[in-house]
Amino acid sequence: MQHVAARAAKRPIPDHGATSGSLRNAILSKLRYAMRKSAQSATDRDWYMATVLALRDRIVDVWSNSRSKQPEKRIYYLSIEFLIGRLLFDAIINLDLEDVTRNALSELGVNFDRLREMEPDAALGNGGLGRLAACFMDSMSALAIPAYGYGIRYEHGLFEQRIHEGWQREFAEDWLSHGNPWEFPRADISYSIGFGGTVEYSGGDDSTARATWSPAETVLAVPYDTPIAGWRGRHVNALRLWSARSAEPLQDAAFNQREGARPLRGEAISRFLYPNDSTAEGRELRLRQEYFFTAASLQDLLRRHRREFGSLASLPEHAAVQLNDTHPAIAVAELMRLLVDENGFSWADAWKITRRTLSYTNHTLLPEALESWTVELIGRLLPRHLQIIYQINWYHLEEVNKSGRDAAFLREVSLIEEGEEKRVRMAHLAFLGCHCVNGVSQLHSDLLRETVFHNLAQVSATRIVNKTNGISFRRWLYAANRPLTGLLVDTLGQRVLDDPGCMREIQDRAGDHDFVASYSRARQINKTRLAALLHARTGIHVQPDALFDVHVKRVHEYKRQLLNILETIALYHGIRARPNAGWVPRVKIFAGKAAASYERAKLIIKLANDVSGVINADPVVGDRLKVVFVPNYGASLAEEIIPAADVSEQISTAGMEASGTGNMKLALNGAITIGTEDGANIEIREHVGSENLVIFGMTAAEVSERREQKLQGSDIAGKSARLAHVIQSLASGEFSEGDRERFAPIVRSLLDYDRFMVAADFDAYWEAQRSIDELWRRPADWWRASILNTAHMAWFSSDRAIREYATDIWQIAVN
Ligand code: 26V
Repeated sequence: MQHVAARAAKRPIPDHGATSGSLRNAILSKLRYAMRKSAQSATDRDWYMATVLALRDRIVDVWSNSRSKQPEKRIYYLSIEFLIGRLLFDAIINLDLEDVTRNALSELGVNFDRLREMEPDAALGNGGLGRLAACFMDSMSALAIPAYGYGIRYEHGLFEQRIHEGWQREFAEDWLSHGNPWEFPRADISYSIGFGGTVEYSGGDDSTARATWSPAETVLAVPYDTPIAGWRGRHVNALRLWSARSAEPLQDAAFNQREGARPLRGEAISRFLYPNDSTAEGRELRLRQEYFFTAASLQDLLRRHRREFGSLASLPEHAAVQLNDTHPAIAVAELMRLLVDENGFSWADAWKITRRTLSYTNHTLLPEALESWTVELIGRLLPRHLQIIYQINWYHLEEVNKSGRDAAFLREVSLIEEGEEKRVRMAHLAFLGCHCVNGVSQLHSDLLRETVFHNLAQVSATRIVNKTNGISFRRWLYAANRPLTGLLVDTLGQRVLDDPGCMREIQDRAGDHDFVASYSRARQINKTRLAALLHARTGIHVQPDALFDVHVKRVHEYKRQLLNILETIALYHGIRARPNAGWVPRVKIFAGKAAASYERAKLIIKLANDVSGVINADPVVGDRLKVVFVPNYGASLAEEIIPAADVSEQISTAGMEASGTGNMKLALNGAITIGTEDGANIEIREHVGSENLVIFGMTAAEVSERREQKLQGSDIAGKSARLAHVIQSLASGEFSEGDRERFAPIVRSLLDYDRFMVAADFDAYWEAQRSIDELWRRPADWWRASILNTAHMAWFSSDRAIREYATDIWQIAVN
């Protein structure tokens, strides 16, 4: 495989002209003139602000340079989430200014690492989907692809999770409370976004018919730009996040407030990030958010196109719009509206332009996660769009009908789901309105073809392709794991930073005593650090030389944290029965948030904490087993945990995890995967070799077969004494101070309809864990497997993924 950065490395590295002296002066100047603070009175936060402002000036220079060249084609990445986390260290690494910054600050008597901690996480996302968007922004800048990320500037990102008596509690997050030194408000630009109102139709045939939409309400969309500096500072793209402002004249607004009648509805749009699995509540606001940012982004990019290229007829040649999941799928109807109603295109021409410009990434197969909106709601908020959706559907069904399909087929491919309440299927809308649809791992893309889009694929020219996810190595290896990166650079040279493909060369060192010692020492440094963090955050002591078994991700039934907890209980029972049987000392580390409305997931968190409490306090167990639930998982905590992991838990029910990206981050850092045949786990196995991870359990095909048989969990518990004992101990109140009710819902779900196959996979998982123990007992083999994971993960770079999007979907050349 030809590697991206290998070529990039041949380009000259721009000299940012920064020495520690010049940066020090710049920081002092920001402190004095931008913040009116003296060096004597400055706090760590002040130093953080001043440092960002000083570095930002350097980024702005490259940014202006990047923008001065008019590109042939721009990429627009529309995503309702961008989980970018902290930016300071990423920027410093990408600009190659780490030493300069450290020195400048130490000359000022400031500790750089403390200052890094001052930066709040921009938690503008729930999990993998939002983090993928952030990694893709990093890669597009690294590859100098001219791009805009478009999303929402939420005032409050993902909630802060605290654990109270084992239960998750949610607190509003407030990342902007001290100001955001990275963003540039663009008050000179704003767009009106309409909602509700009436539509007047001009009549005529499809080449002349127009509609005039008179919204009842308008909201202003104001952009804030955050520069995303690419690797080696060669290129900077903007992440443009929209903030909502009320469009009411100030006088009216003041009046409304005084009356206390209603808060400014417009501004509410960008106030909160929605947890992706929120229920019916707040759905209207969610649809408003989706239309708000999609419509603002389209207006913005059409304005840019018109300015640079004139007619919108050439839009597909100069703009590629990627819809990150269906949240921006209303773009299909909005772009049609803008072309037909506001720019006089015929329906047929507008449809061609729309399809050639848009493409769509699907991120889930779960039926309950496939977005649909009631016809009533769309009709009320977006009356013109509903007409357009019906018209698209009319043409579509007419085509399908011509091909002689039966009524059942027509019902399935229709944009409208008939039922008690009619609903618009947003994934269908995205499918029809885009020239290309992609899944995010090979298995997921195959399943998309076989399931959700099986029928649509037969009647639409839309291509379904696969683009397996990737991760930014800059953040998830170079920035997060300094000890391992140091070893890689010492062994392979600086080139590894530009060409991760050369990491495969360390496979020859996997048996070399000195290399193995250095590799394991790097892990040990990270584990010691994590042990201190665990103690500080939870009060639990763990031994850094125990096996660190890590399960970090959103808490969801299909991700099966429960399966891991049940195995933990079985292990506990085993240790208590035979304390001196030579157990491998383990630390089970859990972290993750559950959606505030997802009661079952919150009960699973409570169970993890209760099991932790019982096991950690049991003197018979001692250091053989410790269980830690770390509160408030997010990007920054992930950066601490992942480099210290020995084992990576990727145990979703097969067929349910579209890809996973945590699996990639952990394997890259040398953790051994214990996982199911699901999502990207399958491709990780192909790359790192089946002897270097542990795959267990039912396949996706077996899961769907078993589901059809409608087998009960109790059938299995009847056959597995170990599982029966675990379930019995949960039911008896062993982990709930004798309270038999607390975990009764979990017990019932295990014994009755075991939708997530937790009981069905339990024995296989237990055995898989024991083979992990076996490997751990043979350190030479363990380290070999770990090193081979790092050695063979280069393909999972988001640079590779973005290159594939560029050539196969966006049709642009990348240097
Ligand atoms: C949404 C919902 C909403 C209703 C309740 C259940 C449920 C379950 C999952 C979701 C997730 C929707 C989209 C999403 O976040 N997908 C994630 O995208 C990642 C990046 O492609 C991928 O690695 C994860 O496997 C996939 O779950």
